[in-house]
Amino acid sequence: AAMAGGLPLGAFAQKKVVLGFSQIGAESEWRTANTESIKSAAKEHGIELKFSDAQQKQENQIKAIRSFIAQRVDVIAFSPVVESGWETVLREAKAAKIPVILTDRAVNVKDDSLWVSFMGSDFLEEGRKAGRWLTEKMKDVKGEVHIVELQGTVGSAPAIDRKRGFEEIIKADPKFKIIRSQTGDFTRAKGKEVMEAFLKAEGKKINVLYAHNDDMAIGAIQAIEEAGLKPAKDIVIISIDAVKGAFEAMMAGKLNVTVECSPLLGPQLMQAVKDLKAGKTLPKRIVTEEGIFPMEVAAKEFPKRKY
Ligand code: GYE
Repeated sequence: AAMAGGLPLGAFAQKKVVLGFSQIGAESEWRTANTESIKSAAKEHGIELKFSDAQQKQENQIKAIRSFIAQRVDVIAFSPVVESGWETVLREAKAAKIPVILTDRAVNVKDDSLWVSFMGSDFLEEGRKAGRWLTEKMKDVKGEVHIVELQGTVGSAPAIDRKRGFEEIIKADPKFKIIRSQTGDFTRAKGKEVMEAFLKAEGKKINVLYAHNDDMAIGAIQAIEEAGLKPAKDIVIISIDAVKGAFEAMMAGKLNVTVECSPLLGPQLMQAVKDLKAGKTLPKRIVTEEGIFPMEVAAKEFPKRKY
């Protein structure tokens, strides 16, 4: 083979593409599956991944992005924990001519030339799906329907949009009333804790729990059982993500429905990185396709679930 300085020429020609990825944390089953998808897809595509876990703190994500800029990675991708506060660091990336891809969550910046593409779910639509399922399920109920809501991380795109989409649908019928709404930060522990407080304050008045993710719903199910009530019977429970834990809860008859939100973004992210390196322009928005799974289909769907 052709050699240069004792190394095969290919060693020079095939310099690996370097991707810096700033992950939010490991707050949920969804996030764990998302991290796994990104790491394994990078390996498969031969992309060198610099992975950084921000432990759910924006300041850590900003630090990670700055360090990727200093290391002159080829592409930066990140899943922004909250929507606001990204202008400065994104301008720094742009000045360094490093393209930025948003995965999973969106940012709220005026200048949208600060990022090249956003790939992930339509959270507004997920909220609407949850709302449509509920209004259909309870269409014959005559009295008021008292809903408690467990919100995701304050200021995050999925918390904002899942709330808005759900409200947009249920407001069509004034019998649906959200009587309590608080953040559980997308974790089981917080979901349980906040549900305990809801139950203490409202007790048997609660008819429905809408949780912005499965982990919070699973935490809340524990709280409901400990309060001597039957989850999915005394309180109808709706959540989002469709992780395996949710299917297990549905098969045990403790969760009524989960709206799908796919964390398997790794392969399309790596494809996008390669496309960028090949000089292609990426679509500004790449939307993930997803469905909804009521408990009646849980046992049949479970073996097909990949996360
Ligand atoms: O629903 C939740 C996770 O951003 C879509 O973050 C993601 C959300 C997901 O912690 O479980």
